[in-house]
Amino acid sequence: LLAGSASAQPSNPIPTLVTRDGRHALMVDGAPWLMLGAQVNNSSNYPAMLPQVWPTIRAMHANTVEVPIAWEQVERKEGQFDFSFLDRLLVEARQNNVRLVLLWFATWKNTSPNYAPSWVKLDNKRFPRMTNAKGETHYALSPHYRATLEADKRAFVKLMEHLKLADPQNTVIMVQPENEAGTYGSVRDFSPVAQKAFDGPVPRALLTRFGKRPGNWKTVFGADADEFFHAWSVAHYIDEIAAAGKAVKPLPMYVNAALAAAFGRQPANSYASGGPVHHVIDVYKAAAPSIDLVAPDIYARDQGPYLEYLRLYGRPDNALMVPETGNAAEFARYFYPVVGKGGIGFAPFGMDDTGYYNFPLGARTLDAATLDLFARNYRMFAPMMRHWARLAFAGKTWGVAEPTDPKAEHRQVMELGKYRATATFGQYQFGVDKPTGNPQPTGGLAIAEIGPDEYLVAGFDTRVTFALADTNSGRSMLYDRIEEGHYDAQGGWVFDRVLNGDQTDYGLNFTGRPQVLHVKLGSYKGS
Ligand code: N0T
Repeated sequence: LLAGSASAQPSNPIPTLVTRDGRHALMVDGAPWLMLGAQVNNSSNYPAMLPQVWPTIRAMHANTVEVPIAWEQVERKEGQFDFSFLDRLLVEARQNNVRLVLLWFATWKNTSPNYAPSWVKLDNKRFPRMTNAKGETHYALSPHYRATLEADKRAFVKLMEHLKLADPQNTVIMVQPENEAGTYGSVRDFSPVAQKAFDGPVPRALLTRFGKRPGNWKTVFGADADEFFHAWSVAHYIDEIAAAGKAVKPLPMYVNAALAAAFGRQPANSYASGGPVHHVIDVYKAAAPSIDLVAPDIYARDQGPYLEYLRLYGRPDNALMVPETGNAAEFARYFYPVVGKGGIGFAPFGMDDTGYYNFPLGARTLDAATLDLFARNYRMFAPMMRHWARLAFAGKTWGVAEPTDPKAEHRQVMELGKYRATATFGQYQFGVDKPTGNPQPTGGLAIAEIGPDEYLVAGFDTRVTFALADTNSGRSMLYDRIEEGHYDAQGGWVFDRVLNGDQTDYGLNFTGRPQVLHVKLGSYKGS
């Protein structure tokens, strides 16, 4: 091989999202990667802030950090580009041995154009804002104008060109064009330009996706027409930007959603209409083929809606990734259902020491105890994250979080095929007292099948018991051998001891100490 062809070497292939048999892997350096992620605060995207970022990231044992790159900071003057923050970020990320996900804050950031440069957000003749149904000017930029799209796209392409030169080692593994796109308070743009498109034909790709016959938006989609039209328009706009960026450097790209309610359907002006909310995922799939996945920003604290969002976004045609979640204590345990469902990444939001807290979405303050609930998961998973990501890609992982709903009786069941695993929360380690739940919901457990009748089990604040799934087999299960150990830096299993006696008689007790087990099951005739 010629010197200088680093990016062409098979040992350093570009990150990519791979889907096989309806399961997904984020390939980084040629192998599945589990994003033990963290997102910094919104205004931490300046060099002076980085010293207040890395201590938190190191304390968390994160392997991936999501950081904004703002259009206003890279193109403050039209046509003049400045990537000095990105350059600094790349250097410091490498020094800290983490990978990066870049968040392109541009036309839409939480739906608004606040992160667009002054020359964009103050020139609404050239870059028009939307018009609401009453004919009033709406705060959000319209997706229907070429000038806006071309300006955003040009800056994004410059960013990707810079990345191509400055990052041959692919420190940046994913890019998120825009942030929580869509619009609050108006289902769509009602300007004459938008109205004309709305009265025109529904694009073929969308008709095909939904199995519909040609017509205009109203006739084809009825009550959904306004929102689907807006979702299509926003998604198509972002897709053109993503495609242009990928033509320069084809990194995986995703969009994140400010979510609609998990259950039921609220009026579209009560959430970010046109954004990738769950009921328009198919519109995004049709409109934005260059977007690898759509991802939920989950700030719902209750387990019911949380798990529902995981179900809605984890699909054979959509890899599950949680690019933002609350950083309050009770969110840490949701790491387990995410990795159990084969999720490619998980990232609490607001993970730095700049003193900003988005309470009540996340923690009131990110104190050491709260931070450690996230850190303990990553510390335990970091050495085995490659192993885990491979098993997840093969569809052999399960995970649960401690429920708070009284109906769940502090219990969660995982169907593993031949076996059933039951996780209970808030029991003594000895005996069969009734589970009462932990003092706060901190329990979480993940299981992976690593061989015939053999499972990797890891978690905190949980007891797990295994049983044969078939209760009429005339056989009884036994724990053949339970090894406690850990994974070394190369990902190899290191045996520490065999658990038996009190440590296994009433199930396997996971406390606040990190514990990774290899559990070999067997059975005997009789019950
Ligand atoms: C998020 C973050 C940041 C249950 C909020 C969440 C981030 C953006 N927006 O701190 O601004 O950049 O993506 C919106 C949640 C809406 C309210 C949900 C109530």
